[in-house]
Amino acid sequence: MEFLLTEEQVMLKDMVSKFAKDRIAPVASDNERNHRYPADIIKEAGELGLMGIAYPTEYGGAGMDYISYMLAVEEVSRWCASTGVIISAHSSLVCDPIYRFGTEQQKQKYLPDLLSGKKIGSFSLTEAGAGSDSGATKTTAKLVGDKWVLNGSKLFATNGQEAEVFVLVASTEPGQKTRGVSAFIVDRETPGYRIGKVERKLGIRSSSTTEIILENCEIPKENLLGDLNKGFKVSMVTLDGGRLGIASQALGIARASIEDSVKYAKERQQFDAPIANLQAIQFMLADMWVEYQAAWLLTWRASKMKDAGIVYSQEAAAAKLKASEVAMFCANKAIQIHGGYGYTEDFNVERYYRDAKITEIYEGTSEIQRLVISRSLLQ
Ligand code: COS
Repeated sequence: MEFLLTEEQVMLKDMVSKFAKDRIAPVASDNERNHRYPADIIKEAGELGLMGIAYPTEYGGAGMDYISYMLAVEEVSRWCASTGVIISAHSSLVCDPIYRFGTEQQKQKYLPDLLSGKKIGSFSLTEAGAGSDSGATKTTAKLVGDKWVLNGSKLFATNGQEAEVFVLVASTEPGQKTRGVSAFIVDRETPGYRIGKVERKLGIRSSSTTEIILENCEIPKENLLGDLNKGFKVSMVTLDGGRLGIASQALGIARASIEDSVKYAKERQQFDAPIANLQAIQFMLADMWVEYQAAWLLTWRASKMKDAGIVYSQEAAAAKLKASEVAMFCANKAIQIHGGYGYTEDFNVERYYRDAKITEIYEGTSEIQRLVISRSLLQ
């Protein structure tokens, strides 16, 4: 696909690929299986500019485009999907809304530390009763004097344990659902703010997923992000970009499944020959490759539209839907090709399978992506 990329994008891809092979690959499985956050790797990623790829240099970003971001998340996720989502949630869900909706003062205050990776960001939309129906937010924000007072709890916050800056959504006009929520920036040290349950998950275990509890948490009036009662749109626009990050993560998992399967099929001997000689294996590999290519092109197309400033919600949903289903398909076939060994921790494909599943769920389930796509078709 390199003919679709600029010279600068190819250079970035090569640089991230080398970093991921040298630094991430050797520790990825051990970290993931032991629920260990890759702090050193994230620090290095920050030094390489990977925590702020698609944001202007004036705020400390790398000044590149969203295609470059897509390529970087895929390269990282090829070796470690946990590291991929740490970068993606930080960039797409925190840096992006602050850059897009923040006041100049908010950008100056938060972006330099976030884009350089000195501080990690986390985004909280979901609640116990507000998952796919994200407008059903029960957490409240009330203006008292010159402070917003937040009360409630949020769920499934990626990077919740490590983050120092949180973007979250709370109801400012209870009963108004999507037209009565607003977005806020909250600093970790704010009194009344604490991390609740830390989830034990099927996969992506190197990235933390936490509950966030807000008890009379007072933040300055100026920490409202975007306009009052327009927080639902802030989240939807943010999730459009986030879905490209998850599509890219899923592409990385799919590619890992293909590359590991090709290697194994050439090495594994059965019936006095490598299993790669068997048409059953060859056809599985062919199907995996075709699906990956299709998902890559959809993700590239939606990223290109984002870079061009064209509305791309439907295309982002399509990219995320396809790439996540392709990641599951490829990881499933990879285990099949590896046979009994694929089901063990001696090979990485069991990790790919566990990691792939979440891409069909977070930042909008596959059903929500189908809803977004069909609504666009029918409007
Ligand atoms: N960009 C900009 N605005 C958008 C938008 C988008 N992608 N999607 C919706 N909106 C706007 C609508 O235009 C509407 O605006 P008005 O109030 O001016 O009419 C408003 O947001 C409400 O939209 P809608 O009526 O479509 O809201 P619904 O409650 O029907 O919800 C879905 C729409 C289901 C698509 C939305 O809730 C969703 O994406 N849910 C999944 C959330 C999710 O991904 N959660 C995982 C979080 S992981 S961090």
